[in-house]
Parts: sequence; C-alpha cells; structure tokens
Amino acid sequence: MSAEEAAALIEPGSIIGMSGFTGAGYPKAFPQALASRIAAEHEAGHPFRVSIWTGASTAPELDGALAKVDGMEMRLPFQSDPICREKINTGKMHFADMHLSHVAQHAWFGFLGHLNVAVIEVCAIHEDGSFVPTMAVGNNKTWLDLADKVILEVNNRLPLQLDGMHDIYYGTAIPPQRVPIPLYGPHDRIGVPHLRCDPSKVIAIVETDAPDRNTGFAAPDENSERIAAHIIDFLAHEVKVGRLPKELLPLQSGVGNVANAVLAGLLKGPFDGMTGYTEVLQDGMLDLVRAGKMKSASASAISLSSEALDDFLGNIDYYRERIVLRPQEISNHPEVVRRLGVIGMNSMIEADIYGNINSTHVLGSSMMNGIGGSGDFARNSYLNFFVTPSVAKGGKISCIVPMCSHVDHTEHDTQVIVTEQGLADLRGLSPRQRAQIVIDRCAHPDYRPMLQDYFDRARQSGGQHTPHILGEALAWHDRCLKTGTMRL
Ligand code: 0RQ
Repeated sequence: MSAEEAAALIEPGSIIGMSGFTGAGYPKAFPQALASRIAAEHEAGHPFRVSIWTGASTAPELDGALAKVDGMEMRLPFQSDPICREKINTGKMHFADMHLSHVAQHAWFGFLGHLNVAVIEVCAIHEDGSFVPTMAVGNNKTWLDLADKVILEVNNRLPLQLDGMHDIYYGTAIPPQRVPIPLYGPHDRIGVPHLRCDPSKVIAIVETDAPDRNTGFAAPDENSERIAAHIIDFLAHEVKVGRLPKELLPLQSGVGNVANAVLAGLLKGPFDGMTGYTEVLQDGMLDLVRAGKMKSASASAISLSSEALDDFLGNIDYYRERIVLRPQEISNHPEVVRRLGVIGMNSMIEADIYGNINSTHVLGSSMMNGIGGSGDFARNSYLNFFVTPSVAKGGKISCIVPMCSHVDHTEHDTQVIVTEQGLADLRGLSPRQRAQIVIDRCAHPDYRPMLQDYFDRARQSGGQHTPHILGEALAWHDRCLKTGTMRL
C-alpha cells in the first residue's frame, strides 16, 4: 500500500519502534507520510503525537519530519537532528538518552512501555517470510518480536547482494534464563542472516527507492590530524612495551570527523591485520578494509558518504566477506566488548581535570546528540580514548574544564584523554596526579594557566583526594552563559 495508507493505520499515542542507526537503514517514506498526517490532524485541532524508538540517529525524513510537526512525545535512545534537538532543548518533546546496548533489553524487561508498531526498512522479503535487512540492524529484531503490528518498508534501491552480510542472533533471553553470548572473535557469525516475524502481524508493506542520508566527511583538519597522530604514537608505544599485539585489538570508533581522521591516520600507520568491532562503520573504516589493513569489521550499521557508498556497492562481494552487521545489543554488548578487548575511541564535548567526561550536554543543560554507544565501550573496553579539540567555538570555550557540567563517563572509566595539544594517559593515577597531567598535556595554552590556578587554589583547602572549590567549579560555564566565553 502507499505510505499514506500505512500512516492512516497509526493510532494517536502509539509507541512505534523504527529501524535506523546513525543515518542508515531508517524507513524513509512512512515517517514523512505520518508527519503529514499528524500536521493535518493538528490543523484540524486534533491532538496527535507518537513515541519513537529507534536504533540510534536517523535523518531529516524521520526525526526531522516528525519533530517539525511536533509529532513526537518521547524519542529514544539517540538522535542528531537539528530540529529534533531544538524541540528537546525547548522542552517541546521528551528524549530518553540511553546506552545503546541497554535499549533492547529494557524493552524486553517491559521498562519502556508496550510497543504497538514496528516500522522496519528491509532490502527484500523471502518466500519463507524472512527479511533481508538493509544498511543497519540496530534494534530491528527486538522491535519485530515485541510489536503488536509490523509495517515493512522495502527499499528497492539496495542490491540483493546485501543478503548474507548480516548476523542476527536470536539467542538473547532475559534473566534468569540468560546464557553467555557465544561470540569469541570479532568476525564470528553466531546467528542467522535474516530477520523474521509472525506474518500475521504485518499490516502493511510500503515500497521506496530513497537513499540513506549519506553525509559526507570534511577532509581531516589540522587538529584532527594531530589527535590522530597522538593516538597512533601511543598505540605503537603500547605494542612496543607488550601491552597490545602488533595487529592491535578490535577497534571501535565513534562518529564524526575526528574519529574518521584517526582511522585515516591508521591507513598510513604501521599496523596490519587489524580488526574492527564497532557500532557504526564509516568511511575511514571502509578505507582500512578496502586497503587490506583491516581484515574484518563488525558493526550494527554502515553509514557512508555518497562516494564511499558507490565503492561499497560496486565491490559488495568483497565487503560481504569481510563485514558483518549485527543487532546493537551484540555490537555493543558489555560481555563481548570486554571479552574481545576492544580499543574504544569516542569524541566528547568536554573533560574535567580529573577525567570525568561529558559527551552529551552543552553548558550543562542542552542536549547535543546523546550518549550513544560511548558508555558501552568506555566502561568495557581494554583501552579507551576520549578525544576533542582543546577548545570549541573559535576558542571561546575550553573543552578541558575544572568540573564537567554534566557527566556521562566517570573518572573511573576514562583511560586516555587526547586533544590536539597532547595525550594524557590516566591509567593507574590518583585524581591529583590525573589533574596535573590533563592540564599539562591536554589544555589549550590560553586556558592552561587558569586551570593551574584553579587546581593550585583547590589544593589549599577542603578534601584533598579530588580537590575542588565548589562555589567556583562551574563558574567557567556560568561565565560562558552570561558573556559568551569562558575567558576571563
Ligand atoms: O558545534 O558545529 O555548531 O560549532 O559540538 O563538535 O568538534 O564538530 O565534533 O562532530 O565529532 O561531535 C561529542 C558531539 C562531538 C559527538 C560530539 C560543539 C562544536 C560543534 C560538534 P558547531 P565537533 P563531532 C558513536 C559513539 C556522543 C555519542 C558518542 C557525540 C559540535 O561525538 O555526539 O560518542 N558524541 N557515540 O562547536 C559547547 C563544548 C563543545 C561544543 C564541541 N565544550 N561546548 N559546544 N562543541 N565541544 C556513535 C553512536 O553511538 C551512534
């Protein structure tokens, strides 16, 4: 049926689980049709909102369209859409920011409410009723299992050779029935290639041939290249002292330009035979796979620029042998991440001198995108890096602060902080030792004396395990709100 006919089947107040992870594999026609219907209902004076659960971020056709018409009551677990962000930060919709590995299990536990409808993009429907997923697996398996009704959006743009790239593990259970996840190597296949659901639940099948978001990447700037160089030197050092094997351990890389620059650096770096165990595979990791530097990569989604997508589709048989796409509860599973000894690399908004990390909030209160998978990897990785340029907004904001205005990852999880200024290895250090090395190595020279002054004065009074001057600890953020800069 048409997307409009499918949208007409949705009741106000529904909870809808949609496919989609980091701009890949989201339904395109249905959410826009639903947004039009909601706009028309609002016009007629009828209240109409739905709650939307996904894998991670989607695109303007889903988050943007539904946010624009004030159609979302609750959104979870991650978004990166400017309109959606604006609605969240002006209090017009709710957003539950969740660890990506938690989402499926919390839905199964019944913690999130009852899922009414699943809307899932698929590449093909087999005669036996199973589906070939598209560029992302995300929480699709869980939505298909839990929802009362299912709408499938078949995307005819994608080649059928995607069939065989996915590994859908149906062995998860809820406590006390849980058993270990039998995944021992990053490229292991432990499930089946297809999704399935009870056919009697399917209420609509919609067709589209629209592309994924396919956001491009900026060529790495100087800061990103410096951050990448610090990380690569450090990894080489860890290999030299015997703490990492020469092919490293499976790499996880967050989203964005800095993450992409680190992977671009690895392309020229000394490591061969690498593997990836990440949540989203972007251009930089595809380059490593193409060049043969990375022998396999596991992810929950493939999110590429248009140029990289052309390469991927043109050489899909090569990539299908080397790339496996999994549900996000497996790509981000704490048990698996810890067993494999993943090296996690994620960007942040700010770090404080003691190593607490804010990945999500600008000046304490405004949501950027969400925690995503950064916590799944930070807590459980063998080694983790948090990276950021030392300043934001043309130097008006220091990304190294006395105290984070919001904490996503605590000092207990953080191992290595990297800015273009340098790298602070915090492993095994006390808070006071950490503070000095973060100030010396990571802070921008314009802010380094201010941080040193704060730390020195904090060491004059009060508790000396994690010295703070409480009345001043957030003064930098407060000043920025009032004057537009953290500078004095
Ligand atoms: O805003 O473009 O308006 O100037 O934040 O910053 O430097 O372009 O970096 O695109 O890599 O994003 C943490 C947001 C970094 C992202 C974050 C402003 C800055 C700019 C973006 P403008 P950059 P990136 C994998 C793992 C959490 C989730 C995660 C993120 C904008 O990486 O969402 O790790 N991470 N997931 O100006 C005020 C500061 C700021 C600041 C930067 N201190 N104060 N604004 N900005 N620092 C993915 C998934 O889980 C799916």
